[in-house]
Amino acid sequence: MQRLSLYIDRKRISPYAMSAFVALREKRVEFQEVKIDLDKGENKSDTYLRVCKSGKIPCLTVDNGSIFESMAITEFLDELFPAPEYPVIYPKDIYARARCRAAQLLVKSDFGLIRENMPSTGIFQPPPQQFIPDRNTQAEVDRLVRVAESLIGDVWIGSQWSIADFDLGFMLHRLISYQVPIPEKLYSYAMRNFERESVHVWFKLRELERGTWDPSPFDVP
Ligand SMILES: N[C@@H](CCC(=O)N[C@@H](CS)C(=O)NCC(=O)O)C(=O)O
Repeated sequence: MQRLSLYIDRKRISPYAMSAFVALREKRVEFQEVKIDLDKGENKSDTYLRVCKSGKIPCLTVDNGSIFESMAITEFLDELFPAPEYPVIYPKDIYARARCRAAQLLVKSDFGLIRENMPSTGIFQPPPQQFIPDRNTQAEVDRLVRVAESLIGDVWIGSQWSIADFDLGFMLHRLISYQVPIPEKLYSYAMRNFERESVHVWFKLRELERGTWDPSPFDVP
């Protein structure tokens, strides 16, 4: 078995790091976590840049090699730990797989106004105020809703859960956390994703580690 280390943000608010973490947990493989303090710019240190040339988290090291970009990591994990020995995290069916890739590519690179106005911090600690979208942000919300409704089948994007469901669900959770209305079907879908044990573990670890962080306004309960 390979020696795996996942580099994540110390405060566990990165959806990209969380996606790689969830993928590893769903595969039920052993891995070590290495926390990078983004507030202190540790991702720009020579030590980290030696490991991860992109200078971002997440980064996965496997024995002596390293892989950056969350989607490259999750696709790699599905190939390194294939079915039937390991649970799948992408559908086998190529049409469903293409829909998963479309979902991941969109939520990781698009919807910039949603990400800017409804940061992921709001998912881990509910924001004090509702966000009322301006015209341009509302246009993105409408596009996200349209895309999500077209990608999701009865329960998931494919016939079973995939890591793309987590990524799409996370993006929808931004809207839920900031009280931006979305259709009931998408609300239930987003909630269903966060019921997974792999997701719970991330929240649980975050809660346990909170006490070790330097105080900041965001961390005040
Ligand atoms: N496209 C990348 C995005 C990763 C990313 O932007 N990570 C952020 C944390 S959410 C980061 O490392 N920021 C530090 C920086 O840009 O200096 C992926 O999917 O892995």
